[in-house]
Amino acid sequence: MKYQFPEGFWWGSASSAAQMEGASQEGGKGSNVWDYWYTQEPNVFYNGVGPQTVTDFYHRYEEDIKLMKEFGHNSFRTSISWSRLIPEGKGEINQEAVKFYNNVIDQLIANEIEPFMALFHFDMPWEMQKIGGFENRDVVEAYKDYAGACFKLFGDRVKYWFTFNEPIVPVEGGYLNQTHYPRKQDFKAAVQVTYNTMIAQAKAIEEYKKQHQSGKIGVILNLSPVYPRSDNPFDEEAAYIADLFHNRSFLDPSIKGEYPEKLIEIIKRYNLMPDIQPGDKELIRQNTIQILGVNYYSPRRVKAKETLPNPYSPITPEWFYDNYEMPGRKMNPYRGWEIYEKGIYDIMIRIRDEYGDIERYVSENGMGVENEDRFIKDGMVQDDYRIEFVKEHLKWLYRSIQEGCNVKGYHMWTFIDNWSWLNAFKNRYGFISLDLKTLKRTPKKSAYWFKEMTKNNGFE
Ligand code: BGP
Repeated sequence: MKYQFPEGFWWGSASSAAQMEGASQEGGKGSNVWDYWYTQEPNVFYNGVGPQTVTDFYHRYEEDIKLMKEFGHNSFRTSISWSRLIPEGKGEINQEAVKFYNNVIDQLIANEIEPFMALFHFDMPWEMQKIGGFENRDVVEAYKDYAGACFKLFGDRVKYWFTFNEPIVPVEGGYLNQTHYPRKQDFKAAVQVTYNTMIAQAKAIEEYKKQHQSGKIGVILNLSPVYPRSDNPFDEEAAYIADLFHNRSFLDPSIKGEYPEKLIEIIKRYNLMPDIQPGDKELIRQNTIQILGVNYYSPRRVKAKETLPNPYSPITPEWFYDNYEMPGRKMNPYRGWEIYEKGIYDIMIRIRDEYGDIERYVSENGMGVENEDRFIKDGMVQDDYRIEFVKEHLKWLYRSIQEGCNVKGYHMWTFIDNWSWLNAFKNRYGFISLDLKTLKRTPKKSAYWFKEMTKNNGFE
């Protein structure tokens, strides 16, 4: 095998509670921000499709987990829904949810599929958002209690925990560009939420250690290498700042236990400092992560600002750089994201060199494509483009491992075409296609490729 991965490599796919479970009003679940938003403005969602049913994993998990097994998974990454487990966000635990997650975890283990579990994947309970979400320190405490409950209930079997998936996304979406609730445009609130999310993480890790749990705990970050347009010092400075905001704002406190000085300096200069409580600094310093999930889809390319920002416009990270559309770059036209496979290698090497080579996994990487039905032949979506996408990324990942990177697994986004926030089912990402009317699952060509590849633990 030309690309032979290390023994014991974790292979599988990833999804999240809100995107796959469905049964959003069943089993005693409380509402989260997506359920709420959908009742307010269903038309904001692509084709008016909301989070109620999605892939119906809540009722079909047995069948789905068997399919995972059949298609080569030895691990699966998903999340627990906070509003399912604790409908009001704090207080009473929903026993139906405990039963559901116990069943899912037991079923995964019975099929020799290791559960990788995130505690939060964009789905703030509505009752918690009503009081300010992570702008409010009471919600940080509620999150810590929720995390503690999860460790107690499921920590005997779940050994890989993640505090958050892509914590920067609800910050950008919710407080800068209005694609997540609460749809504000307020950089100061964005900074406060970023900061409080890290406090919530540190408290969850502290709780995990207090309980003497035997697994590992970390965070999943969407890390995009930032490339400057040129080596002109102004472009390089722009890339440095974009990297500070988009990567290091979570990477540094999570792994190094402190914020980059330059980031603090900018935040201070623009009067954006969050409220900090006594003991916070030490809390973050003492409770760093043990494992890191890396979500990678595309790089970020930037250039120095061409015009000065309007000093009266609300401040955003884009005050400091312009995005750069490199001529000739390869695009995924459906999602509008650049495809640059080497980016995955560049991230892994950087973490090796600058972040102590922490144990890590690719926790998302994938290709969303519209109208995949047009590729059906012989009853199956012939998604050679997806096989190509995964393979090319795996080649670079393999190379990073050859060069010493501590990479232990790869989770493709996603298993069954799942629901995707505002885009609903517009772009399909799965190994398995989902018929939205009948909910029938049909493997795509890529599922068979993945099955064969994982059987060999590599490919030619
Ligand atoms: C990541 C999220 C996922 C998933 C994926 C694909 O940022 O963690 O939840 O949705 O991106 O993006 P999208 O669904 O927006 O096309």
